[in-house]
Amino acid sequence: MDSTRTSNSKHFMTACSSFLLVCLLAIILQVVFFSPISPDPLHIPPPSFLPTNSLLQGVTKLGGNLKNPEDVCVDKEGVLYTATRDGWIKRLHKNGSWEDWKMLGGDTLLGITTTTTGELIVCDTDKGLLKIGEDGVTVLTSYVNGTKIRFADDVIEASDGSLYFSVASTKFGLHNWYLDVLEAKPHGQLLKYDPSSNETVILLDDLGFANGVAISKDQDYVVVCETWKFRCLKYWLGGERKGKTEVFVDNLPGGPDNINLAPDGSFWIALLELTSSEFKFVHNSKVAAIVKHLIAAIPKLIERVTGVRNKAMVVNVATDGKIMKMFDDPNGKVMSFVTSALEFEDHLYLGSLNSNFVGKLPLKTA
Ligand SMILES: [Ca+2]
Ligand SMILES: [Ca+2]
Repeated sequence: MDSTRTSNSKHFMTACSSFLLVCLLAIILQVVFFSPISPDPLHIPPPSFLPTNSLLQGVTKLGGNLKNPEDVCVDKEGVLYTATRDGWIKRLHKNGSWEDWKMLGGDTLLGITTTTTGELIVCDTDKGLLKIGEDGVTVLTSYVNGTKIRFADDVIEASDGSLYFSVASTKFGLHNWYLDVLEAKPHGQLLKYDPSSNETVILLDDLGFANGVAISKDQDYVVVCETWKFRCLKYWLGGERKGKTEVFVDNLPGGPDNINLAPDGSFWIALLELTSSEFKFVHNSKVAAIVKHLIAAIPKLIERVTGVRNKAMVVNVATDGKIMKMFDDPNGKVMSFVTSALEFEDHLYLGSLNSNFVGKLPLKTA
């Protein structure tokens, strides 16, 4: 009698386990089949040798009601501009007063730069490349080769008036940018807009999340950052290497976001903590592809895939690709998700996608 009962209960347990296994397999198949990503392995650079210094915790906070000021730039008069996530272009005058300058609307503004003729150029991930002057807003370009430009990320003007700008991803949009990191397939581009012909052309394709762009002091190359490749490239504009590409700096201790030329010809690069420590296995484990599909299916998990809100780091890189200085906030106590660093009059101005202010750090004492 007892042995029959035990045998029945074993059968019941086996049936339950099989049922649960079938359900689990069905869920995994469903998740993989309908997944928005088709993931590749992501190479993560070796741990950084740079000692932490917490210097970004010493910033002065400018503003206080700026919604995620991603990028900053300064015009010839020393007025500082930033584009905020609530659709404003705000500016800080030399006397310390902030002005809500232009309302562009939406939540899709990213990289900005000033022009020699006094306008502001703004990347709008929805509309393309915008020119903003006192008189109003002009859309410069929205298409390349007949395809809508969906994720313009950063822009710089060359001395001949050409605009070089990045498209982070041709597959994913601003609000699910981390899917591009999870997928780790290159969908980024470097584009050029020529104002005299009104033409936009693709210079580089297949970049790993093309982000910050800057031009060298001598105007002989453009640097474009590839965020999840942890590196930046040089694209030569002149000389015998014209049109060629080479690595400018790689194995960066974070994903490079915006980059700015410093007065001495070096570059300041803001680095993102792309893989939080607990989620490094997402990219490294043997079942990485399935884990990535699962994460892509559950938006709450996606937030935890990256550690961008846990840390801030900026580096100063010489023209030979050597890291000369590093400033960080290792636990994001004062600033995290720092996306840009701009040197102006012996100070660094820092934009962030997790702040309501622009950080200001004196360089002489740092
Ligand atoms: Ca910029
Ligand atoms: Ca950016």
